[in-house]
Amino acid sequence: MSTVYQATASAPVNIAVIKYWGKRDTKLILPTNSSLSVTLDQDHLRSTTTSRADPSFVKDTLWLNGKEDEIKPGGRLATCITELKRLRQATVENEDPTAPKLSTYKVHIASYNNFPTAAGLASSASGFAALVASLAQLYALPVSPSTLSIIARQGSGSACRSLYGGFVAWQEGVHPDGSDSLAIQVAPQSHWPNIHALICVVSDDKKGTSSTSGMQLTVDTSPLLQHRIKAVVPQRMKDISKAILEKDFDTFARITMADSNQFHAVALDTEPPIFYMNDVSRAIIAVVVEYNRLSLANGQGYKAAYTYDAGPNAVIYAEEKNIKEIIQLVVSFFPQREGAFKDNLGVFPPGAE
Ligand code: 2P0
Repeated sequence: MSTVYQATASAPVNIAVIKYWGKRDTKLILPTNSSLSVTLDQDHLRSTTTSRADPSFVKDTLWLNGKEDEIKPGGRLATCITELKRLRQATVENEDPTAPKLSTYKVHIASYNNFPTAAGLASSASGFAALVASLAQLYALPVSPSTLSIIARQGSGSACRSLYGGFVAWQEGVHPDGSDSLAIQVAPQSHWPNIHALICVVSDDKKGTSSTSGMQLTVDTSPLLQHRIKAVVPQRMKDISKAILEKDFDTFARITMADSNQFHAVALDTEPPIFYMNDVSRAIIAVVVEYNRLSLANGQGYKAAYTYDAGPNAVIYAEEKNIKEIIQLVVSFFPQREGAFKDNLGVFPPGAE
C-alpha cells in the first residue's frame, strides 16, 4: 500500500484593532502601515483545511466549502502553493535526499469555514492561514509561524495575522522583497484571557466595495491616509502594544475606537467616497459611547471598545465581567428577530445572550 501524504490544520478569524488599509506593493501584498489584531479564540469561527499530495493527481485543486474553486495561474492561491512547494524543496528535500519529493506532486486541498455566512465575517484571513498551515504540516516544514506568515500574507494581507493566536502585530517591514513584512505575536491569549470579542451582525449583505479595490482607491486619492501612515499609526502601534502587555483596558479601548474611526474616515476621504458603516452601525457606536461615558463618570474607566471593518458589523471588545451587561444593552436597543440576522442585529454566536 502506498503512503498517504495528508495533513489537516485550522486557523481562526482575527479582528484588527489597528487597521491595515493600503498596499505599497499590490503583488507581494506589502502594506502601507503596520497593523495589530486579536485572533478570536472561538471554535466556531475557524477555517479548517485538509491537504493531500499524491503522484497520481493531475493538477492542484481546491474545494472551498465543498465547491471547486479555480486556482488561477499567477494568482494569490497559486502563489501560496508555489511558495510552500519551494520551501519544501529548499528546507526538506535538498537537506535529506531520502525525503519524498512531495514538492513535485500535485495537491488536493479542501477548506471549510465553520461559521455561517450570516455571521457577516470575511473568511479570507482564516482561509489563507489554514491553507498555509495545512500545507506546511503536510510538507513538514521546519519553519516558524512568522516565516509562514510571509506566505499567507501573499494570499490575503490580513491572513498573516491568523497564524498566531492572541495579540498579533503585522510589521510592515522595509525590504522591497517583503522578507520582513511578517506577523509576530505581541502576547498570547493566555496573557490577557478575560478580553472577549462580541460580534454584532448588522447585515450579512456582500459589501459594495471589496477591501482589495477599496484600499487602493484610498492609497491613490486620500490625503488623510498619508497623514495616518506617517503621523498616527507608528505611535498607536507602540501605545497599544504597551497597553496589551500592561493589560491596560482603558488605553486599549481608546486606541481601538480611535483607529476604527480613522479607518472609516480615510474610507470617506477616498474619491469616490467609500461608506462601510450604516445607520445601525452608527447607532451602536452611540450606545457604546454613552455606556463608556456613564462608566467613566462613575470612575470605572472604559468598559467597551467598538471596531468596524470593511462592512457594517460591529465587534465589541470588553472584559469578561462586562460582557453580559453589554449583550443585554445591545439586545435591548436592537431587538433581534428570532433566527434572523439579515437587516437586523444579531449577536454572534446566536444564543450568547
Ligand atoms: C484589517 N481589513 O486590518 C483591515 C481592516 C479590512 C478593514 O484586512 O487585499 O482582505 O486580501 O490583502 O486582507 C481586509 O483586507 O485585503 C482587511 P487583501 P484583506 O483587518
